[in-house]
Amino acid sequence: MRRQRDVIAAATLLALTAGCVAEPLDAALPDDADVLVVAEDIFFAPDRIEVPAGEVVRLHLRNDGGIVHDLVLDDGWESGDVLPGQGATFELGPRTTSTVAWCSIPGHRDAGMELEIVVTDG
Ligand SMILES: [Cu+2]
Repeated sequence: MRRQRDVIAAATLLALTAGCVAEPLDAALPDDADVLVVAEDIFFAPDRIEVPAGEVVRLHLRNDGGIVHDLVLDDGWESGDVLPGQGATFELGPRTTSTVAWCSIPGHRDAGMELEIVVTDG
């Protein structure tokens, strides 16, 4: 299983290195992350994630789109800009209440770039 993940990660890296951003969404999850969210133009996939109550979740935000995106929360948490073709892992939480995150690039939230964060019983 571990080996399979490494192969998938390597394939993804190759695809990114080749500048191939038109590939279909894949589920490759970096080793340092618990959950993958892909930013596209102009939506998040998935647009809903579940996180266990009271736990810090390592969220990997990968930008498969052609323009910059980010992710912010109303409590002031923000990812900072994630450039096209890039990704980064962020610590999210611990949370006790569900909420909605969004992309703060002007116009993106209005276009539907929201991510529902649903807190589940730990
Ligand atoms: Cu955006």
